[in-house]
Amino acid sequence: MQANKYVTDWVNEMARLTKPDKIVWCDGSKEERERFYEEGCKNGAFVKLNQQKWPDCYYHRSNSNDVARTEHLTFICAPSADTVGPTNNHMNDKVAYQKLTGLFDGCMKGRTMYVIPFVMGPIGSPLAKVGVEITDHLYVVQNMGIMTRMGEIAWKQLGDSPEFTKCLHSVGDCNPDRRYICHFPQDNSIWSFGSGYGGNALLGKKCLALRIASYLGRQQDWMAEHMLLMGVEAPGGEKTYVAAAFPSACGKTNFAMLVPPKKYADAGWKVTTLGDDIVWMWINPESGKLHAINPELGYFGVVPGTNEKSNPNALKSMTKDTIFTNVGLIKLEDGTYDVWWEDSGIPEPKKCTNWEGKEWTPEIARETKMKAAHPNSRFTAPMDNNPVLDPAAKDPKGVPVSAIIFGGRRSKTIPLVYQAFNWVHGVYIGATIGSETTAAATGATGVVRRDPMANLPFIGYNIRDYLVHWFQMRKKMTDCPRVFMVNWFRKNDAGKFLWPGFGENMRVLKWIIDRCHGRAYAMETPLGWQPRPQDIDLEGLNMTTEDFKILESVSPEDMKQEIMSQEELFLKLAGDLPKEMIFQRELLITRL
Ligand code: GTP
Ligand code: SPV
Ligand code: MN
Repeated sequence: MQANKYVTDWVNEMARLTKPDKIVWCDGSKEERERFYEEGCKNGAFVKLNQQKWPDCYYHRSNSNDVARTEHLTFICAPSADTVGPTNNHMNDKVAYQKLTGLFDGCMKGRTMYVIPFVMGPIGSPLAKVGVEITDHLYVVQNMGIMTRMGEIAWKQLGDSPEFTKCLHSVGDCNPDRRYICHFPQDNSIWSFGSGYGGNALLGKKCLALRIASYLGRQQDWMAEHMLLMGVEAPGGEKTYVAAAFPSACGKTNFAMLVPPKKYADAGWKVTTLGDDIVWMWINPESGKLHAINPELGYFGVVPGTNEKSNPNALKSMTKDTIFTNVGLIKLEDGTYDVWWEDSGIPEPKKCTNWEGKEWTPEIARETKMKAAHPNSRFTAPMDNNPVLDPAAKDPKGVPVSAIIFGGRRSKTIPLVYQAFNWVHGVYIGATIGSETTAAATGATGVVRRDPMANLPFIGYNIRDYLVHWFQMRKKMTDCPRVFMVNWFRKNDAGKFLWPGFGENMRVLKWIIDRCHGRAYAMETPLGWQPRPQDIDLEGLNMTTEDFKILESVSPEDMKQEIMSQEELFLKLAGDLPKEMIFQRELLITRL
């Protein structure tokens, strides 16, 4: 199969603009992949890791100014600011094309242009989308090969249609002053210049599968969300699918790969992964229920903190065919390379090269707090490596979603878990998620910001219309998922986490599953339905009934503060706020 005329015309036009020395059309084969790694090891893009220990694994260190998404340099480009809304950076589309044409002009001189055909979504799914990414960065090619269905399969899927997302990327000179991540939803196109970082450069991911897809989804009655997707099998075989939206670096990959504590595993509980970052959901016309697919084929996960205890399935996923970005690099005695990161559970090396390319030793680390791995260092691994991959992970029919869980990273105020009264209340809860910012985006960390549906940085159109879309989806379903809120991150006054988290989240998940099937008790409170200590199994945890009450406690004073801090979002939407938002807030205030 080959590219159709629409593709070749566009590629030729982009080649005239960027003026590469050479154009390589990627076919997605294994031979090609190996050849690219060989090239990348020669030109410095990759370091081959010790192949006994890390078969087919490679290391990449990015420019140290380019280690996270740059939301302030990310734009939705359209004629009017209103289509883009108050939470996105707007650039007039004509102005954006003009500005970026200047940057792309001749930027690939002396470089190779790679043309990457790819599909987001399982082949055969009516939602599957074809994209073509042009890039001058081998690192992007190899990541796209893991994260997407890349290669000739995309030409087959596209046939002679003109409908593909045009993704133009150049790492340029990686200067933050000349870095722009621009989306043109009306043109189905993305232009990204000056960054090689995942969410900025792997354009199938956040740019296509969330920003462009959310824009299309609103027009076509489906949803593109920043969510994980998991299967939960109860003893006896009952299967329930759960989608969960947590902001960046707030636990999606960990939750999606959850290992039930021994007692649960022995009883027959099984958790399987469908996706860890993005879901597309639509209403199945036969069942009237919300169905979901994961459009990706791999994981681009946070490395630090991944260890045998916290996330053994992620560790197993990265044992082969994996790219490690910005972790510590160790040169072994035989001249081969190994990797290390903080909280890996592996003893620290005597010496390594850190994410900035500087010498790191345990002594230096203790004196200067220097990290071997950047807090947002990442692994890229094929989802086929995951030992608990759900059998339906690639099923174009998708899976029915019984529960939607929202979550945030909150050291105070928000209890461990509660259930919304109904869909509309659940949408209000999701729309007002607050979460402490993390290293996944550049800027200050630990600051509470409103992150509606954990999707704030990824909504490709006006948030007003996005919230209306969420409310209206209810009317189109005959049966809708139950909606929950969780917070694994509540701390005591000494700054210690009150909840053990990770695998122990199974206890909360079981309550959620049981609620979905009408089996678990809950108490009506001002926030929603909350479990009493006896409703959640605490056996085997170092936790008393009193401790649990603290975890679930809601202080009316703190909640009033919380409602005040939602004002930031409400004011941004002033005059445009869906009335459900206002009514739900009023109801909450009266309940407090
Ligand atoms: P993105 O890939 O950025 O979208 O992140 P993510 O939502 O997949 O987050 P991930 O699972 O990678 O977790 C991010 C960080 O949160 C890691 O440092 C984890 O160790 C930590 N984390 C995840 N789950 C828990 C938990 O249940 N409790 C605590 N205390 N920390 C957690
Ligand atoms: C996130 O920041 O939410 C990520 C990493 O999942 S990236 O895809 O780079 O945006
Ligand atoms: Mn993410």
